[in-house]
Amino acid sequence: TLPRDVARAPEQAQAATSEFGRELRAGLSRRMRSVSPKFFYDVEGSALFDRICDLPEYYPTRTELRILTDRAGEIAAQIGPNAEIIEFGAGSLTKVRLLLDALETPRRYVPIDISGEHLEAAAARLRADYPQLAVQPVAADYTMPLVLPAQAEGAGRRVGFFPGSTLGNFTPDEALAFLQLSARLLRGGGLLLGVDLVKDPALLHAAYNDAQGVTAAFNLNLLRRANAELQTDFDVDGFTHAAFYNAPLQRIEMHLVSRRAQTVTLDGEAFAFAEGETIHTEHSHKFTIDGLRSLAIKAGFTPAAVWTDPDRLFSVHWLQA
Ligand code: AVJ
Repeated sequence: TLPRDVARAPEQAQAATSEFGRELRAGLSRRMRSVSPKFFYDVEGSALFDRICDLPEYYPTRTELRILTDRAGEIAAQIGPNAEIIEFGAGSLTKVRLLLDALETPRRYVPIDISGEHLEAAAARLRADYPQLAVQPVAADYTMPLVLPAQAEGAGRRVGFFPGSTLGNFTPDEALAFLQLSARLLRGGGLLLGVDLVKDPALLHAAYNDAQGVTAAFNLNLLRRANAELQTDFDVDGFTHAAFYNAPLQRIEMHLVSRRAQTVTLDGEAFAFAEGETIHTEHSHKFTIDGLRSLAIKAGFTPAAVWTDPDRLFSVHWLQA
């Protein structure tokens, strides 16, 4: 409950804040304290993530863009004409342009993202550049069953687009559940899925522990957001960024580590941290090509093509539904 004097945030921002508050309280109450990485992306967090994408150590974004650019023709050939593109977690709508430019008369683009307002602004820019394309944003949680506008007659395949290895944020069970949902939603079409590949742990470590400390700022920003939106009293300098590769589980784990014994209050409830105790903030799972293929088959897809960069850092899969 916001103190009386705080200016009423718009409905949506308030709902997001209260969801953030509920999930943070629940997350801090668990023994292994954790909070979902979806809360990284406030305005500051999104700006920090954009900077991460340009870091020399963070290869995934530029590598995926290169694959989408170099193999656009082959990807378009798999998808076919008059396609409808459904993008899960559509950020700034830049990657999809590579796809739209390669496809033969794409008919419709349905970006799905939890935050509606920035989606609408990006969609308006896209409409201006692609006048033949029906752009219909949907503000929703794409991990839940989706109801989409019925396909227009003469429409081609329904194609899911899930780039960026965001699938890696899910646990294996969550990833399977999401892929099973997608296979049903995209029946008759397919899913174009970008995933980061298992590789030299030193490369993975560097990608989440950049020399400039941008990833550390991105991770710590979560505490700044909690202080700003939930009136918590995190001493941000009292926590440090930690990211390490858990090789058996094939994932980068990101945590915020308490430097010392300290107490944080949220809504009047105190949460004591021992020195070294952490808040788990993100899993970033890495995949092998065969591992992803068997997960896709288990979810009801038929893997039809895969493209990688020359150094096999990243992979883009075409999975027929
Ligand atoms: C946007 C979830 C794919 O897991 O690599 C980047 C987020 N976290 N640096 C990732 C992230 C730390 C990124 N994803």
